[in-house]
Amino acid sequence: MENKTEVFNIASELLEKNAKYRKDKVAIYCGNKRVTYGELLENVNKFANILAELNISPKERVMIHLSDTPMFFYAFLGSIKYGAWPVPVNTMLNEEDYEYLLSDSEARVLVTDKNSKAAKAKINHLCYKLYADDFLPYYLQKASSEAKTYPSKKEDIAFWLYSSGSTGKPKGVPHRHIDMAHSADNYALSVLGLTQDDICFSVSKLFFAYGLGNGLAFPLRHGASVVLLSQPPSPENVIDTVKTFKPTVFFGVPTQYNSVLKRMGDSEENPFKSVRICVSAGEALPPEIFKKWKEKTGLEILDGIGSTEALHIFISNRKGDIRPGASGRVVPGYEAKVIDEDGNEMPEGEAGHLIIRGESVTKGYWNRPKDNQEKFLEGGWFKTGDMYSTIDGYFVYQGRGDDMLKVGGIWVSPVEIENVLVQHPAVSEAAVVGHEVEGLVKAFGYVSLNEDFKDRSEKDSLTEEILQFVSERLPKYKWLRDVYMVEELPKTATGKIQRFKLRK
Ligand code: 3UK
Repeated sequence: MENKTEVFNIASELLEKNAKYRKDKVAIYCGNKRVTYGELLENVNKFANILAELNISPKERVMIHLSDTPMFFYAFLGSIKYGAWPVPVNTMLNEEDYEYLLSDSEARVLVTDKNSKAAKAKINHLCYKLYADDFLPYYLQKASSEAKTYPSKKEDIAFWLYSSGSTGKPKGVPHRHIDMAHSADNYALSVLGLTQDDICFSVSKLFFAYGLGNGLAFPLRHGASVVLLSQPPSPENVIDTVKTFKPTVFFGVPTQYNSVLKRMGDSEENPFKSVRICVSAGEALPPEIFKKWKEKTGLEILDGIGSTEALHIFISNRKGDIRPGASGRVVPGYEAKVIDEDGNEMPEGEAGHLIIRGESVTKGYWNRPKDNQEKFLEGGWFKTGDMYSTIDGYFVYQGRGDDMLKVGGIWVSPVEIENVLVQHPAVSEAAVVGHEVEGLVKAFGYVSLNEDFKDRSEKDSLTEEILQFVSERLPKYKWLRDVYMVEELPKTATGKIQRFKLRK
């Protein structure tokens, strides 16, 4: 029998054995910095001691708004070791978004850089700000490098992530200590065959569940090393990082593979010679990108579907078992089914709702009884919101069951952009949908105009003006590719805009 009362703290699990058996091995490569496993443990302890000095209690939230740097590791693992709940957040958001996230999580500590948008957010409760580019390194230096482990259990919450929805605000997704071990022991072993000889490089950042597994949980769980790119992941930066650090496992989203392919162009050189395995997730990998990547680098990309709620990938292609255009087969440690509206399993080849089950799936959103009722079904099944069909045990993606868009692997809510569009004086009504460009989904706007603007002759300049209007108000990944003016938007009898009609 498994002992559920045994102490299990994932930070200690990821650190202590490594510090004992491979103290001087480099755990983290970041620019010209190297952090050994011994130093990693010391710095994690130091961060835990800073929380103690601030009188933070276990279970209180520590928001982490940092680029991919060793400090992210210290703050994330230091919080968990202390029993507090770290909450990594997207670094590309606006001030108001951070105000919401800080208040929804009631974070008691915010770790960020002193001039960041998160640092500027107004907070109405007591929250200490620790600046990674200012006094935090000095505090760390002074803190003791020994710390006790908070005696958590496997099933206790260890950290949160945030996930966006089609309407409404991002939802807190609590994960338990065991969740992180589960994805590292199943996906990273059975699909990637990760060993201590590997060097992982994730273009997807640590604040995403995908990047957090790729860049933190997996390498540490298996005594491997990780390469961090703290700058934005431009194709130049990515190629340089691969050339310099020679990773063996490479993780990205389809858009990143596409932009690296374009950057490599016709050159003969293959910078990916060190890589033994490539992974794609976040959105479906177009077969065309799979093919071009293989031609260019000789490597096959393993597409897999994961989610913030499941923590990592639960259906995946494998080496020697790849179906371009499909997400692959269920990963050990998970179950998946395709069902109809009434919960009956669909026959092969017919599309239905994908539901999944497995140890790393969250038990429910923080403080969202209504969403929980809709998405968490009886028997521990989670409704992903995706439409899938199956063939011979392979799962084939058929699109989302809602209007949400995945652009560059990141959630984009049509409603949020529409709300900005209708603030423009010329716009009467607006709808945002995804159209494929080179097999990848991009956001496009459709607007109907107010009477005074209908006969405006220079429509081109109005298009530009509206696109500009959106880009001034939203982070770059939510910008529109183009905006089209229509006489009227398609609507249901009850007046609801039918985005699916515009998709065609
Ligand atoms: C979509 C895919 C088709 C799908 C994620 C790997 O993407 C991750 O988490 P998110 O919470 O989004 C989850 C949703 O994204 N999706 C992801 N991968 C694929 N659709 N093919 C794919 N290969 O709609 C899913 O429900 O941002 C990915 C690991 C951890 C993750 N959190």
